Amino acid sequence: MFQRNTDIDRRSRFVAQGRRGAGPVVYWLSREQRAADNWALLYAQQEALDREKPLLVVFCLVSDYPGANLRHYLFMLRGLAELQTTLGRYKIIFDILEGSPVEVLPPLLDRLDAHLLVSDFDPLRIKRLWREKLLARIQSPWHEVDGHNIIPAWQTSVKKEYAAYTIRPKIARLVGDYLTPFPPLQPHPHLGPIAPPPVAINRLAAMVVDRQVGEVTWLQPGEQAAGQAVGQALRQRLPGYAINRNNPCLAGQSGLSPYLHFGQLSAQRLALLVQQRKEIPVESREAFLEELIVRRELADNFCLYEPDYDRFEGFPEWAQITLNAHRKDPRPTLYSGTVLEQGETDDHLWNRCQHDLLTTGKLHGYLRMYWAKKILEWTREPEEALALAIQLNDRYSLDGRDPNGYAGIAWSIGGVHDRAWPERPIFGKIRSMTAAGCRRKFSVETYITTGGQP
Ligand code: FAD
Ligand code: FO1
Repeated sequence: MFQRNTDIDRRSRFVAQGRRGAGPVVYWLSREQRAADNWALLYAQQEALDREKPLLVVFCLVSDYPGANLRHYLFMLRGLAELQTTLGRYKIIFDILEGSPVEVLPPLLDRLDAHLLVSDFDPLRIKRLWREKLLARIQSPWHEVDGHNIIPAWQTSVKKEYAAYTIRPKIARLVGDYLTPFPPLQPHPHLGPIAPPPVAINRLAAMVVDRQVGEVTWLQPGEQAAGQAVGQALRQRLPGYAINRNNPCLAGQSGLSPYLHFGQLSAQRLALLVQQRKEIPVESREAFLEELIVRRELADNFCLYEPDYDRFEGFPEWAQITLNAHRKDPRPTLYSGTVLEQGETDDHLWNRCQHDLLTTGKLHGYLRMYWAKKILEWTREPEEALALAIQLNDRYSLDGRDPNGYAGIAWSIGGVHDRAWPERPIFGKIRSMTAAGCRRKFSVETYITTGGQP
């Protein structure tokens, strides 16, 4: 009898019951765009092996993914092309279907008489919408797997957490149990009558996507490149993480967020590697794992349990009260969206941040806070600041359109996961940040001249 691995099973949950068909297990891949260290793929394969079924992996490519443009599509599709080749070595067919999953998945599942649908967990609104609409249209049973968080988000907490200090003990209780080594993906023995698909990257030529924001060339996309970047981060960047991470002139952070965002790298794999790497001083290991696990899983918790994660109404009550009280405060300067987008304000530090975002698609983590908070100071009202910060971040940042971005911006402008600070004009009790504060942390002049180390 087939021996199931319960470490794989416990990361899944039911989305819908249904009749198991005679056809393949279909894994609808979206957030976890990798072959290695992917709990959802492992789960789909385990189901297929258990029932002796073929396994098909599909990605639904939409041309209007919110905030996305050529920069993101190229990074993603190059990664998916590599994934197609890698999965081929495991005799697993990977197809890219063009169109919304709501339109393309139901006929596929019907045509194949699918045995089971497996999907990635993702708390963002677009995914919820797809999920709701799909539910009404399919008959197959449907299971979802959280391959993004180390502990499935629904296990860590059943409610919106107030701050890092409230989620940290919940994570600490479970992390030892869930931070386990990955079982290997296996060459799939049950082959289906499905023709191999054409190469993924060709699809972009015919797609209508925003082509105004250019590709970045400093960072290679894909699982293999992610592995190399991890090696470099472990050797060169992370040993000094505790001391250097807040200095944008140094390569003091991992630089791995684009890979994590597109699921080309597993956070769990990264955490295991960092934990084992005793050459990295313990303070740096701990500081890094706090960001990678606690802050990152807190961001998913925020988007999972706060439907207004990108709106003023999603701010905590104290923050809404204080921002409302300061709504009419005179602003020293008001900048239009265009001036901000082009980085043409009178603040050279801010302009440099915006230019980094425009050209490299990555802004240093410390400066992201300054960048967002200044937008609050320079716009008419907090709703406008929030919308603009999200729009710019999603449009230009390689790692944008991510729970970390929505939580980070809500933290900066709306006090989410933060506390009240002494009251000031415009900000009220929201923590403010100044260029003088930045000067105490790093050489602002060097940063303005040379730009950041992404
Ligand atoms: P490292 O310091 O090396 O951290 C490693 C990983 O830990 C990151 O890749 C990320 O997955 C996670 N992490 C680190 N800091 C945070 C944090 N504060 N919250 C949640 N997870 C964290 N992150 C994004 O991934 N996408 C975004 O669009 C994004 N926008 C942000 C906007 C603002 C205004 C703020 C304040 C933060 C934003 N962040 C965002 C969070 C954080 O700044 C980035 O994750 C980090 O700078 C990415 O660079 P790195 O991988 O070198 O980070
Ligand atoms: N997911 C999809 O299922 N289909 C897409 O066409 C798609 C495009 C896309 C473009 C930019 C981007 O940043 C993400 C994109 N994603 C797409 C989603 C991605 O896979 C992640 O699930 C989320 O962004 C992370 O929560």
